[in-house]
Amino acid sequence: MAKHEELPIPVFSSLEPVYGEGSQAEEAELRFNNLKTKFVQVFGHPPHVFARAPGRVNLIGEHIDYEGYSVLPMAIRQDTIVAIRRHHEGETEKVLRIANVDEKYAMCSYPADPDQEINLKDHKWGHYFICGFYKASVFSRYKGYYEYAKLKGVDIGSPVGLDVLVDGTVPTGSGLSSSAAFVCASTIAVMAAFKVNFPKTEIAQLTCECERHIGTQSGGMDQAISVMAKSGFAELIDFNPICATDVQLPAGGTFVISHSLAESQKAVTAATNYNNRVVECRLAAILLGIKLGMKPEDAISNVKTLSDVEGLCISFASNRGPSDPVLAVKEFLKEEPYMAEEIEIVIGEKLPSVFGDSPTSLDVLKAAKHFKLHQRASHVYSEAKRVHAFKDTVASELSEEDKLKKLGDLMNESHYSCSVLYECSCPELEELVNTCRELGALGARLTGAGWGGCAVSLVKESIVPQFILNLKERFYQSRIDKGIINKNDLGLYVFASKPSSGAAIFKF
Ligand code: NG1
Repeated sequence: MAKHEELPIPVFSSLEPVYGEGSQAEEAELRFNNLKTKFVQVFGHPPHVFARAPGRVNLIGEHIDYEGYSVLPMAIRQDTIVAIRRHHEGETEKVLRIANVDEKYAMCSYPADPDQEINLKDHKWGHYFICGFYKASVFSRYKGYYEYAKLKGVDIGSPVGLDVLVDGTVPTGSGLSSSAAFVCASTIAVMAAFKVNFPKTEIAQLTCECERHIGTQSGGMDQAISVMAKSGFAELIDFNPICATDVQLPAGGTFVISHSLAESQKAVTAATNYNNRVVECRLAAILLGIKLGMKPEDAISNVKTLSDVEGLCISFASNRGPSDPVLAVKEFLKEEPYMAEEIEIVIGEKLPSVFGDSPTSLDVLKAAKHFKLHQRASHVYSEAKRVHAFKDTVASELSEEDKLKKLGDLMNESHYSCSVLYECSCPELEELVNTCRELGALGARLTGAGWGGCAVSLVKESIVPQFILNLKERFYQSRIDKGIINKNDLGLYVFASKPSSGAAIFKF
């Protein structure tokens, strides 16, 4: 039997397999009906097909996916739904019209040419759709032609117009991956409009590449979990090749997600935050490779991530005791920040020439004062170990009580590492994480890219309602009083979440 991640995106004719029954299903039904009505109002025709993809919360494994290491997220129930209609060949207007049920997002129009260039400097919400569209249509044309065209007579060669209406419930800038939910739902909707479908692993890979068009050098975690999630399970996601392993979380614990109310503007701050860390990790890896015996020119051309030199670090460490790559970091990378010139002397090349093929990395070099290589590499190697410790704890023979305690400890250690070594926290997140712990969370940490966004806390099932009440009182009340948020919106900012299901296509 094929592994679930090798199957195509499921196609359903009712909402129940994804949204279940009860209040969640009723809410979903309202959203879908509203989407259909709005679609007809805006475009004058009903949509052909719908696609949905969820946001996610990462339980552990932060800022290590782009370094090639496994991560452990779960999908949440908040998602993006995309309704789409493909124009007929005869329709003259070759245009993509992308509208949103939320009126704060104005309708965007683009020419229906998949080869168009995106102006990254001009951040528009519709760009996320275009990234999906661009890749999906090129990919669909190629794969669709070879694998499906003969079979089904599909011809998607010449560009056609599309009408698209989006409804998203994943809060933006929250570290819950609203962008991946949007890109995945858009890509899958475009494919469904072209009447093609592919294995989930291929779509996870493709959507990750799509999102890089926006300008962040992201890893593949968000798209992988959005596409491959299974209801009731968190997933251990491995990369190269992408693969998902179900992780059944202990029954007595619940994950509570809470927003720090600081918005993380990942695309806008990429040069100093997200992409900066990707560049620092690459520099740390190159330097480690050289210190551990590689020729500088080989290290520059072959070492892309810290996982590429992990083997060398482990061989070094195992001659000295525990085979922990952090030992090599301690030995070979100084704690003080590196200036660009110091690194250039060791590697024998100017940094702009090392990163010459990546405009977004050159932006990082321009913006950086110095590079904290010791700290970044220590975070990545230690966080990679914590992911496996988390999974092993879940599968261990420990009592449920001890398991939950150990998982909480690992989450706390992860937060410390993100905050102190990787410096991707912010004052609001620090206050929130500390408050969650004071209110009884077994563990609490920032989740997602950081620099704002959400925290995730592991809380004993029995105290969840009281925990949420107390958190509202302690963290949110003063912000309501100051008018930062509206009391009626609190449910958007703090909620408990069970692992929900992955992307799906609906044809009614
Ligand atoms: P957010 O910003 O939380 O969606 C980002 C990256 C992930 C991963 C995390 C940090 C994108 C789309 N996602 O997540 O791949 O690197 O940061 O662990 O950039």
